[in-house]
Parts: sequence; structure tokens; C-alpha cells
Amino acid sequence: MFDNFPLWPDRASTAAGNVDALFIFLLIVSGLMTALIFTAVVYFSARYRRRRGVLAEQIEGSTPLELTWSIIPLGVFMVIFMWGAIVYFKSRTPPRDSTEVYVVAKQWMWKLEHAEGQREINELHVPVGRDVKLIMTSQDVIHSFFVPAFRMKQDVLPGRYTIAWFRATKPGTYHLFCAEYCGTQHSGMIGSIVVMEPAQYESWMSGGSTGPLSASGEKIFSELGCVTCHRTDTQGRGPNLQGVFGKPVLLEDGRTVVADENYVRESILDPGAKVVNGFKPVMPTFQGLVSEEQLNALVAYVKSLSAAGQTGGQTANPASVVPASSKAPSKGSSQGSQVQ
Ligand code: HEC
Ligand SMILES: [Cu+2]
Repeated sequence: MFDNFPLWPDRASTAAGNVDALFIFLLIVSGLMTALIFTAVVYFSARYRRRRGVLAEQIEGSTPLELTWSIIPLGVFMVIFMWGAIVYFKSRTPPRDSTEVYVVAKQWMWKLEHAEGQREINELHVPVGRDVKLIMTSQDVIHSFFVPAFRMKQDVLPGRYTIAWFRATKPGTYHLFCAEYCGTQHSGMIGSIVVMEPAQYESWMSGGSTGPLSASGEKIFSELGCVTCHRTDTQGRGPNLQGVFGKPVLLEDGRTVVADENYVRESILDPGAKVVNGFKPVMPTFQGLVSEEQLNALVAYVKSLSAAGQTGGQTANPASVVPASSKAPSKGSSQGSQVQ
């Protein structure tokens, strides 16, 4: 009977079960509360209805009663809060070593670019069981990347990166929607996520790549003259970018920031916003000179300069919800020369 009327979308990611469990819990708690209130309303209206000759008794309050109805809800709300926070932080923190996909949204399509080089439009192929990190930005207005089967929805904003991630658990084809009204053809801004068995995915991957994104980034890096200042020794006018990504950077004004995707992006578009300690603010802005795709390639390239040995790139703070501090990579070489 419910074949054409599913109560839930497919559960096809590791997050789906967690989100649903919390949702069902909220439903049960609200349902019980509603039932309790309704029963009380009906019972009290019968039991204490107005009767001839009976005067209402004045009650001065009851400490035990008030404590009870304060403490029990507090407990319930703390459970909801903790549970919600756990599910939220899990969904906000891409695991290290995720496969990376750059997403550029525009009216009215999704452009997807795998770090390995494959480009797709309105379709994203991913393997089952692998963590996939999405590094997303918009070329025009605000969009939102929504995959109901993964219980994943993240706004995609112009001028910055937002991060999302998922691990698909079931092969299949799932809907991708834009969930933020973005103009007349918003409803047509749809696509699909194709989840494949690893072997199938490998053979899909081997077809038609133009080489890794970081390689195109390297090309742009020399074409735009970044190499003249950012050399691989200490003689350049700008910092050596090797090992910078994912590490804390000490700034001129004494602040320390983690070099995540948004930091690299800002360094290119608005170099004066965060000046690296010990350097002059001589870097020109590249605002208007690079497309979103080129920016993604440059970010991928800068990231690849830190990838040797270990992937340093997985520490970006999604949507800047967590202060950077202790999340910085902790292994051996993390104390770069720019850190005190
Ligand atoms: C005229 C020299 C010059 C050019 C050209 C230049 N930069 Fe820079 N860059 C600098 C300097 C100086 C700094 C450090 C001061 C600052 O943060 O503004 C810097 C900082 C950076 C940072 C932050 C580095 C860190 O250690 O935190 C990144 C990333 C960066 N540049 C990328 C680029 C890219 C990509 C290009 C090419 C599109 C480029 N730069 C072109 C001089 C340059
Ligand atoms: Cu949209």
C-alpha cells in the first residue's frame, strides 16, 4: 500500500540513520507531550467544570510540583541538545582522507569537479563506502545542495566555500535538489548522485580525465605569475607555499588562522585581509581575473603542496562552526616555520 507513498526517503548514507533516529525521537517526545496535554485538558474540563454552589479553591503553589515540571523537561531537552549536537558535529566534520569534489553552483546547474580531474554537470558519480568531501561555492546567488537520501543539505554561497561530506552506503541513483530559491528555474536545478560499487567506479574514473585538478592548478599558478613570488625556496617575495595548507598561519596582526580552503581563496582574492607575519602586503588581488573553476584548481594545487607524506588538507572548518585552535593537524611536522 505504501509502495508509492514512502514515509522516508531512501537511507543511503552513514548520516541517514542518525538523523532519522533523532527525528523519530523528537516525534515521539512531541507526540507524548501532545497526548498528555490533550488528556489533561479533557479531564480537567470535566472534573473541574463549574457547578452551582461550589466555589473554586485557591491554591498557593507547590514547590515539589514546580521542581518536577522544571527538572524533567530540562532533562529531556538536554538529551535532545546533546544528541542533536553530536549528530550535527558529525555531519559538519569531514573525515580525514576524504575524496574531494569541488562544486560550483550557478543559475541553474551544478558543476562538479573531482580532485582527480573528472568534470560532471548535474551528476555526481561516487563509490559506495568512501568519504566524499564537497567544497562548494556559487557563481551567482545562494543555492543549497540537498540530497534527501543522504540527509544532507548545505547552503552554497557566492564568495566563499562551504563544506559538506557524506559516505554513501548503498549503490543507486539519488536525487540532488537545489533547496534555496534561486530564480525562475530554481525548480529545474536538479541532478543525481550515482553511487557505484568500487570496481565499477574505478572503471568510470579511468575514462576521460584531463589529469588531476591540482595539475591544472599548477599550470594556472605559473600562468598568473604566482610562481615568481611563491618559490619553493625562501628567496621569493611571498611565502613558500609548501606545507602551508591545513596548518596554522601566524599573521602580521598576531592572530593565528588555519590555512583551509577559505583562507587560500581569500589570500588570492583579497590578499590584504590576512597578511602573513614577516611579509609585506605586496601580493596583488586576483579578484575578477580568475574564474571559480580556476580558483578551485589553485586551491587544489596549494593543497597538493601539503599532501606529501600525509594529507594535511582535511582540517578545514566547515561553515566555521568550530574555532580553529586545537583541530590543527597534530602529527610531527605540523609546527611549520610560521608558527611560534
Ligand atoms: C607580487 C608577489 C606575489 C604574487 C604575484 C602572488 N603572491 Fe601570494 N603572497 C605574496 C605575499 C608577499 C604574501 C604574504 C603576505 C600576504 O599574506 O598578503 C602572499 C600570500 C599568499 C598566500 C598565503 C600564504 C601563507 O603562507 O599563508 C597564498 C595562499 C598565496 N599568496 C597564493 C597566491 C597565488 C595562488 C597567486 C597567484 C594567483 C599569488 N599568491 C600571487 C606575494 C605574491
Ligand atoms: Cu539554486
